[in-house]
Amino acid sequence: RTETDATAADREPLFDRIPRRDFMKAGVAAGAMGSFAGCTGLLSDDDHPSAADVDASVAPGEHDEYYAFLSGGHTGEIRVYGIPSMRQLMRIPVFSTESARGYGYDDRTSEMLEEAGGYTWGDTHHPRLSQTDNDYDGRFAYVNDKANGRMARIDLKYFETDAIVDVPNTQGVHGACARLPDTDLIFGVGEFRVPMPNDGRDLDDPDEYTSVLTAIEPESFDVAWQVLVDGNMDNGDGGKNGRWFFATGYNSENGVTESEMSGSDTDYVKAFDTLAIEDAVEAGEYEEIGGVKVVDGRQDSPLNGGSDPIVRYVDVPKSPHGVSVTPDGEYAIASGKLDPTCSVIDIEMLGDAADPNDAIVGQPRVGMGPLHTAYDGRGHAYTTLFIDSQVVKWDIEDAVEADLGSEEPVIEKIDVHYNPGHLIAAESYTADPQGDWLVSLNKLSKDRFLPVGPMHPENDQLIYIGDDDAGMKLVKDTPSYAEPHDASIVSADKLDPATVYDPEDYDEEFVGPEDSEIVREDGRVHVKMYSMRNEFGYSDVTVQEGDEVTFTVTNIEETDDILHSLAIPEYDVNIKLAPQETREVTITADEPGVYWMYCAFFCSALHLEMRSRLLVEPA
Ligand code: CUK
Ligand code: CUA
Repeated sequence: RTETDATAADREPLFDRIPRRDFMKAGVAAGAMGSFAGCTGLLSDDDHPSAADVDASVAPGEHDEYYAFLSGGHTGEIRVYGIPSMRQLMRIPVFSTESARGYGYDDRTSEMLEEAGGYTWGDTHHPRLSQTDNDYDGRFAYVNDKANGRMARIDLKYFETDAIVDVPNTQGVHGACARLPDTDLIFGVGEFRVPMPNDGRDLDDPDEYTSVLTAIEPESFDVAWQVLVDGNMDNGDGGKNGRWFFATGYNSENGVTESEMSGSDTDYVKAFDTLAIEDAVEAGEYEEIGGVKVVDGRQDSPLNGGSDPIVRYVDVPKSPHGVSVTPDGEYAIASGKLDPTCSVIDIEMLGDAADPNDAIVGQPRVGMGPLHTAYDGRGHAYTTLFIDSQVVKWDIEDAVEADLGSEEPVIEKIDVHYNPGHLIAAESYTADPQGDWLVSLNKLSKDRFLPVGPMHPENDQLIYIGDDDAGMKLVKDTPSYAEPHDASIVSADKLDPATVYDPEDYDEEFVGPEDSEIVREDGRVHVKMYSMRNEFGYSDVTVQEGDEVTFTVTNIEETDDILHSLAIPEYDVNIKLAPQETREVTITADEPGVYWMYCAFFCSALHLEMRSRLLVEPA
């Protein structure tokens, strides 16, 4: 038997053991992926289909219809899933180092992390994608770091983090979103209130603590300006027409303990008039703090005194959490968290009304612990109910017509397992949601999976929402590692990732076979070498104890999916080299001896032999 035969034969029985048919018990034919064709026709009104009727399978070798970008919470990464298969396709390290991708191990990425504060981890919550004309343009993703007050940009050509900004004057950047329709600013929402500047002053004087909204230039990724506000902030979302940005805030009480923070019956949605803010910056009405132009958006600020306040404070019950703008741009909907309602804010009225509270045009009673709301593009809102462990579907226009506090707009509820945080529908953050798939990102999985010790996986559940008559259908459980918060789902055809690198796109010098050289100068050694199946450009490299050694290594392969790495034992090095990629890494050769430099990606049948020796001569 050839090796290939053996592999296939070995796999067959395993394949049979996988309970793949569980989702297809009713025998629905594979059909078009993600379609629900035929099901409605088969059903009477009171005979709703079970999960088994919705085909979310993606056959071996077939591609998913959507990419989902999920935050990884305190792993500091982004994860890429296929929808509807829920297969995890890739992980993109952002704020934490990651050895498989050599992220934080080569000079470029380790310097980027160092310049962004030098922290070893982050807490990603809100991955949002760049848009043009309120539609995904496939260029970038942006994500916050709640832990260290940073924002990052991920280049979707290479699915790699390419910029991080350590935002001054803030601690805990939570909500994140671009200014729409064309992503001409990126917003980071400051959550934790701290003295400003946080240099030891006002330590125990919480009334002096503040938080800021930060606007970041998308290209340079520098901070453009900040707005100081009363109270803290939480989540955020942008209006569709380039003017408004909305942030929820709990703790209007300015408390520092849980009971202090949740005392008041209302807190705020802060509606930032970003055009008015830019005018204020332009007019010099800012104070420079920590190198940033900071505009005062607090309620008693002169900039909020006139008829055209830069920040409108809308009273919303109670410790609201998520806020998201409807696809048509008409409403911002805030979820009450400690109140069983969502508040529907009419965005146009907000600009005109003398009292911002007059812009609250609906307040449906949706259930206990509403956290986040997503849209299907057919006029429905889907809100997670953390306490009830449900997703509730409700009608937005009905909510505007009904009395405040009415349950009438509620269409249906579905149990999820358990305690959902965010939920996200396909392209829900654009002007044109696809309305077929919804993912509920549940914080607890409890009994849903094989036990794996005291730390449980989370449970990301796929729900079909494409048939309003049949109702929401739970289709899949997906265990996930701690801890996704938000996600963005984008049609696969809107992304066009590269499969090999373009050397024009990075600064490191491409090293082909002719360019191999070892340059020695004053205790510095520069090793320029290529890598390919199954060798490095040098089979050994000799340096002196104490030398500072920089390796510039190019993977000269042009074939998709043939990666190499340069791993150096005991020197804590592993750099990833995708086809046509060059990376540099610098070490100090402070331990004499023989070190087998090797390739960590299984690249060919002679992968194990793809090695080179680093010989460090004693001084
Ligand atoms: S937050 Cu985590 S569940 Cu950071 Cu958007 Cu609501
Ligand atoms: Cu190159 Cu393994």
